[in-house]
Amino acid sequence: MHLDMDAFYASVEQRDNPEYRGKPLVVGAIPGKRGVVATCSYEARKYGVRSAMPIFQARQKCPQGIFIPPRMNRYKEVSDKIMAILREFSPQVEVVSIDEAYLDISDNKRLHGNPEEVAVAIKKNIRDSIQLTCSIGVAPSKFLAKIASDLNKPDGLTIIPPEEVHHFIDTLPIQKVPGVGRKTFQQLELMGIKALGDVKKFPQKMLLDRLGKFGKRLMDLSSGLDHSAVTPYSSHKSVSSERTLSEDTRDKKLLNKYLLKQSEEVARQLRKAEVKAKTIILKLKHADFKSVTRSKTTAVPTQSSKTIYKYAAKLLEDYSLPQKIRLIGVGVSGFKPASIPVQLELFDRVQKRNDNWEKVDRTLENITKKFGRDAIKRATLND
Ligand code: TTP
Ligand code: CA
Repeated sequence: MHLDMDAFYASVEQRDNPEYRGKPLVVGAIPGKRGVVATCSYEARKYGVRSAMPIFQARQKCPQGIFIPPRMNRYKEVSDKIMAILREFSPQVEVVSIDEAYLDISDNKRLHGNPEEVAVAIKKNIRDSIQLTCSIGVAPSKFLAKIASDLNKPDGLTIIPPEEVHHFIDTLPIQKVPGVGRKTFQQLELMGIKALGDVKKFPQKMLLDRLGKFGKRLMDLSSGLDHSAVTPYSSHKSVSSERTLSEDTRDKKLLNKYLLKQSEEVARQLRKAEVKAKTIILKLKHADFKSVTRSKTTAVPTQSSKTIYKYAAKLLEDYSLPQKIRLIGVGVSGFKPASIPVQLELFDRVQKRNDNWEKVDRTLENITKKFGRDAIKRATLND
């Protein structure tokens, strides 16, 4: 499923300010400065106003429009609420931008019904609790779901069932395919390609010669091939916590203290995103501002602060510290959904130890949530 909010910034403004409702509203004007349109209400789109258009041009097209500057914090706040609602429907939510996400709903039939019922329920939930409309596309692959969500905007719901995929592809105007910009479109048009299905008529070599890698992608898409999975957290390829020290230092004991705190913070973020990480990264900035990173891949994907800390501390131990350090940080990358089991027989012992520490983390977090930050602390750094 792909979900995209309708005229997002403008809709939030119309919701918050009843006087803007039903009117051509343009978000993006920065008082006294030149700028471009971030977005505009559907009422303004009737006049030809579009995202990325210079404001002066938007004013020419729509003199009666209301022009306001964006309030990013507000949109982010609303966005977070929307994404939280989506996570109630599926743990597999990939946030692509502030107003757009993919959901893997293949596993939640039991809980929320068939795909259409899930989509309807999500739309209702967002409308009831946030008073905004969205458009949803449901299809057997991400790229088709994305196209589908755009087909009946605003407040749209488009479902492409598996048996209709081939017909849909055969008739899909090629410019609707993500990645086909104006230039590529012109090139494809010259070749006589109007619909995505037309791509199948061309030999692979010709497509590769003319379009490079994208030619291969188009070929795959034209035969319905798109195996990309919904990957939570893909908009952030890494999670990290870092800190500039009040004083430059070479004191490894002190640095380790920071690493432990940061590992806990990183683990907390991983739990929140329901992912585990494979690679632990240590980041150091020297007194002369030169940065170095050191990284190590774990035996099993982890969410445990203890495991993250152990790796980070080892990386620090192995580092020669040629200068004093002014910033230290821990990061992780290489995410896997937390629900995917790892090969147990291979890593049984490591896995078990890691699992136990993850349990400790969750328990600590629950206690902290209930009784406050000072209720419980780790006794020592080292064990
Ligand atoms: P979009 O989803 O592209 O647009 P939209 O939500 O405003 O309208 P639609 O109903 O067609 O989906 O972008 C989401 C937000 O991102 C949009 O509200 C404002 C911002 N944005 C910009 O700041 N600049 C841009 O050029 C675009 C395209 C979007
Ligand atoms: Ca949108």
